[in-house]
Amino acid sequence: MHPGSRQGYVSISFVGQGSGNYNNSKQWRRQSCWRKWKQLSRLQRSLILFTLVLLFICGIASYPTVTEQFRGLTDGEQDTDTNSVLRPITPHVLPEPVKQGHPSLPEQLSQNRLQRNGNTSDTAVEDKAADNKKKKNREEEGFVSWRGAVIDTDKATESIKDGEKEDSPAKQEVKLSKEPEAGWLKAVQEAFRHAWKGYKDFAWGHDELRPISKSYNEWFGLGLTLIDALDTMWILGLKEEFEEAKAWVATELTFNKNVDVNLFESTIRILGGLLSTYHLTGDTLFLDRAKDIGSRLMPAFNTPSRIPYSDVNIGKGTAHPPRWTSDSTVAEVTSIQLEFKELSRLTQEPQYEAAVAEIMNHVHKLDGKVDGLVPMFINTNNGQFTHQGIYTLGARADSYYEYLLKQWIQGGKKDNQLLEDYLQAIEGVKKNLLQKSSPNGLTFVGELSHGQFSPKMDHLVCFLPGTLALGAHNGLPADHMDLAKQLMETCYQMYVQMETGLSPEIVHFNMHQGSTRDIDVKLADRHNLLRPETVESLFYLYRFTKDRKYQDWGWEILQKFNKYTKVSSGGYTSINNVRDPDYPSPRDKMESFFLGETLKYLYLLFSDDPNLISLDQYVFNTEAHPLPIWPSAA
Ligand code: DMJ
Repeated sequence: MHPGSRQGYVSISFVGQGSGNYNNSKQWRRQSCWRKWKQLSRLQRSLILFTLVLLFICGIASYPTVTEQFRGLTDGEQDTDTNSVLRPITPHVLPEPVKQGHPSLPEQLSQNRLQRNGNTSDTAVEDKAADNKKKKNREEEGFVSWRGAVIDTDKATESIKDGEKEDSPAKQEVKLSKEPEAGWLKAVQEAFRHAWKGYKDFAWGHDELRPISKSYNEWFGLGLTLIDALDTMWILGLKEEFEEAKAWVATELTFNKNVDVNLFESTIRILGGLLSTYHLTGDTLFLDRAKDIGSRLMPAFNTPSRIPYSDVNIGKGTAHPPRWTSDSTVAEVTSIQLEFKELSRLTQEPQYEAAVAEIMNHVHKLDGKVDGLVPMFINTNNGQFTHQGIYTLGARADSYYEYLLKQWIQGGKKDNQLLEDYLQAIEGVKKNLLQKSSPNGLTFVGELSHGQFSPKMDHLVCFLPGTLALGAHNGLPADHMDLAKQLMETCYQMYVQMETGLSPEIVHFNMHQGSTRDIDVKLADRHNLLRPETVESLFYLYRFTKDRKYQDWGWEILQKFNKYTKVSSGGYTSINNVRDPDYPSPRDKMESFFLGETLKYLYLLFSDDPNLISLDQYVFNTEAHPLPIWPSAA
């Protein structure tokens, strides 16, 4: 049975009537339609006419929306399932989607549309939209060069060769990109509020938000995100949010709990966060809590070598290494010094500083370094480096280098041992780890693996441009600033060269002549955890150079976070695949450092007030908590 012949249905059929050939089919169709039309009742005809007129009027009225949606279709379509992905409706060949949800709720879809035009809700930012729209159009016509400038495709080869020229497209892009500061600051506040909403609604008082499943992770059970975010709220001027978090600290937070915590993580996030909030607010509530957690962490230092264990039970007062080893991580034991030293200064109790200074003195004398570069592990029994052979500025070693410089600054640039170790290490980086990629000559920091150079660079290494710039600002060699600028460019390229505009966790640089692209990403390294290191360095570079391009780069990154990681019901999620803009695949976790660091550094980057956490008065710990440079030292 032809579906159209069912009783009660009106069917107008154009095919299969059999009597006409191709030549007279038009005429036949006209007659057939007319015959069918005449067979309809007056009511049926009126209904059809009414519907057609209505459709016509609606079509005219919604014309701009319709066209807009057509443009939007290439980016994705919202699924009715609230936890579903932005699925492309263009016929792309895609990997099978993982069905665990995605930030593609209605708000996200409209957000994506707005952001495609560089837009958010406030008027000041809308001004930016016009420029970004133009830029987007230019991107569609040409492509983004390795310098981040948009280059006319026809002139690409010439432009890349001339990349350093004053009148190159890259330079012009920088000069043209002065933006209203207020709109960008407001955009960061909005991002924070959105993240905070998710945390408040689904994870209040817990460690980490799981924004897709609208639940939480417990790591230490100490309200990690809330504490990590305290000083960010203060700096961003989010008074209401700050007060509700403070009330939780006053009434709910207790460290008298039978839980194992990681010494390093709880020092940089909790102790660091409480100390900096105390300094910013002057409220002794935070100092009291800092003393409490600081004293509870001390059992970690009771080891044969005085190199602390990784884990402490803050309720029982016991400490231990991980189950499978008696080693600790070098970065972890050498990146708790700023916080414990400050605790001693504030409490006038020397044991905190003594414990962490002893580690630095010990590591200073240890054998096993290569030109000032340290291995990744150290044994808590004999105090020796272990698993020697890999030298990296990435995971497990990174903040050792950062804290050499920052301890020197914190103490008033008096401790020559710290300075010597830092300067030697930077020379070690230059000699052993620095290379240029092919074809575009990006300067990058690789790794030394059992005597062999490996062109692998963690996103974590992107703290280095900022640290180098901070050193140069404090009187260290000017070539540190040159290197900082080169590495900053590379870290930015780790974002713009990805399809989502977000950096993966780890990249590999090509060094062979004839390579067609500078950066490769292995399948397992394609995730983005909302990490701060690149925007952190952008903040330092902008503070010291005032070059607006660093703000522009930060703005681009914020927009990409909003586009690919924002979850409409609240919060942001880390993602699995920065190379698939159609399906970045959410990991359902918002790390506490997104609020503690990433958004804070973005806000400070967009601020033109050098006194908003002056870098001559404060030194940031490795979790972005500002601690004072000691007054006697100034
Ligand atoms: C943070 O906890 C700190 O910045 C640490 O130094 C490195 N890892 C995360 C952010 O990536």
